[in-house]
Amino acid sequence: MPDTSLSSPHAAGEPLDALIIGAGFSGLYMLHSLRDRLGLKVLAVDRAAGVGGTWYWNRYPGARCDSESHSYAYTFSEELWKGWSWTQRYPDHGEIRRYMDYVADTLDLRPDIRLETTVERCDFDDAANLWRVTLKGGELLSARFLITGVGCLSTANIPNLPGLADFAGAWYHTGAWPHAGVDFAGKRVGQVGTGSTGIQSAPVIAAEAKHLTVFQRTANYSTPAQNAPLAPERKAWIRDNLDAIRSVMLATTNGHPFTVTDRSLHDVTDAELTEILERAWDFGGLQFRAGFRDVLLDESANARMAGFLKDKIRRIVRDPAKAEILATIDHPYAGKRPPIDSGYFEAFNRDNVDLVDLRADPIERVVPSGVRLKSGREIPLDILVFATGYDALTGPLIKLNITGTGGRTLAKEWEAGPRTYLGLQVAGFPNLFTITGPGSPSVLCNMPVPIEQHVEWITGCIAHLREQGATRIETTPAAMEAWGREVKRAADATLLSRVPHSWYLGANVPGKPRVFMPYAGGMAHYRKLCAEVAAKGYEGFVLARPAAVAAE
Ligand code: N01
Repeated sequence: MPDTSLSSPHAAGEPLDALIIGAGFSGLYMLHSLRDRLGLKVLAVDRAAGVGGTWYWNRYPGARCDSESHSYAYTFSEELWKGWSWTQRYPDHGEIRRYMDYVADTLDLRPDIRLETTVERCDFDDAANLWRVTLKGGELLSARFLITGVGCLSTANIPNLPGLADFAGAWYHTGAWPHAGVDFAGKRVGQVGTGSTGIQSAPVIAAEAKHLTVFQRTANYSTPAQNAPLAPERKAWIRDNLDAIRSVMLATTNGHPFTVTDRSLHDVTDAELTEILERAWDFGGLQFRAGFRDVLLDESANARMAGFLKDKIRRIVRDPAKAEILATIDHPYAGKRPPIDSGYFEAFNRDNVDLVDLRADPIERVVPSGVRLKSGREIPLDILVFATGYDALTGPLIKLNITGTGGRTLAKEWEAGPRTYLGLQVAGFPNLFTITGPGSPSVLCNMPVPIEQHVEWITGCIAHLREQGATRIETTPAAMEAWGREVKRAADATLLSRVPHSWYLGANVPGKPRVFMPYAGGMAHYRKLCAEVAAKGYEGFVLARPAAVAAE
């Protein structure tokens, strides 16, 4: 007889109603929502020794959020909102971890979180209608629902450089930074990678190290963060304006707390454009692109903005050779995730910072004393820093070794790229929900916004199942096919899908299929679609009651 219960109270040893993997932004809210709103028996597990998810690991020099602090927070509880005060415009990794600790303590989540607990595999037991989850060490947990909150950028992409094993110095990936920090004093450091992470870390490393060599494969745009402490009046305004801040975030494409102006780049003269962009530069942050609606829609419009940014680099960087390498950018502005920085281009004016253009002279191999380039040039190094990003979106999910009905594995199902319905479910994997999974807006947004939306949708869905007396929900291949077409349509309507070396497409990981993974149709639009699906009785999903499950 299959176990089909979904109710409280629970005797010890009974299966959980829900097992959540991850104790970051997603896992903490999912735990609170299912436990405290629905009264379910829930456990969250995380391999880390503390809560915080991605931020538990990301402690590299300069690690700081590029969403503004007042938007990088939960908005579901006024009490939580008012009880916390950010200190800076952009919080650093330490402050974000303190915020996550504050949330875990305020909501009394810790009794239902198991840390230092690594999931090795997840198998769906069809007869019992339960997920069986094997932990490192062999312990087995069972749960009706399995919910992943494993982050989109949590599986490190470490370049497979020949000779790395023989490197006599130390090497680190920015996403798994030693908690004790790294002492760069007196050291010759090489940093590979110039994405959002590398652009944050390079100036900080340059200020500490004897010498820094930045290895650049793809030149990148960056605009200044203009980070600063928050003034008391600003803090008070944030505390008292949750509703106003949230309503802007809910209405925008990317979940940020600013609105994009309804003006085309073609509507302004060169002089007007320069004036608008100079002001935006001084204001700082991701809002730089908010002055125009067609930055990501129209190549020639984008080129005008890109031209301004390339000129800025040439003006900031005094060495013309370095400036040329940094300003020779081959993709539209914001076609890859636009970084924001604190003194990135300025760092190349320091005497102790060099730049290597890997397009002109690639790394041939790592040698014990440093790095050898194809030209034969050797660069002596004591420390190598890989700011080389992540196996984004699919990597953390595939790593969980998930097997659904009929022995199908997620790894095999996604061999040609991820297929999901709404980024929330995969056919053949009943009762598995993927918070901010591929096919949802996720990484194109200020992350807490899509996380809250997914958590609330999943909570509503499970409440609906309970009302219906159903214990199983699974999407269909047809719903996934239709959604896959919509994900592609939305990406192709922008310049995002035209950047061949973007991690949105999986292009940064050798051998990964080239499929545009996040949903580019806009967060507000996506929220509406998800609400409609729920209102239509969870269209695109099949719900089953205990009898039907038992008869299968
Ligand atoms: O990673 P990336 P990231 N040899 O993939 C290069 C978020 N984030 O960690 O462009 C040489 O963007 C690679 O080159 P290319 C944010 O969403 C948020 O910087 O692939 N180089 C690129 O230059 C961001 O987008 C915050 O040609 C190699 C770099 O390494 C995402 O995380 C802060 C290479 C990787 O850039 C990822 O950013 C930081 C190789 N074999 C990050 N492999 C917040 O503030 C890769 N590269 C919230």
